Amino acid sequence: MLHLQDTLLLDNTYPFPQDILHTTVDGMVSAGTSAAVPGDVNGDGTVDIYDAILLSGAYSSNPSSPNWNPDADINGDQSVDIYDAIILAGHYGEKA
Ligand SMILES: [Ca+2]
Ligand SMILES: [Ca+2]
Repeated sequence: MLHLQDTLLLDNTYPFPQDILHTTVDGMVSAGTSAAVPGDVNGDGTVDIYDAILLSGAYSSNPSSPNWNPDADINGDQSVDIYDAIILAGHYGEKA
């Protein structure tokens, strides 16, 4: 898992690359289990009923809940709620 706290972007200007001003938004990246398609909770490359089942099992949870599933927190706001369900529904049937 990678927490982004600060990033440095440089352009390719030779011989003195210039810093590209940008804003870093702290988020989390999970290598290997990251969903290529938003809503692919189980990471199998397809957004389908199994992802909806996982999301519903974690519904209305937060990181301190016993049923918390970080993969079901699609928008990464530390809560599994209707907004995550909306994202899943919007990508339903999509494949990576
Ligand atoms: Ca899936
Ligand atoms: Ca969420």
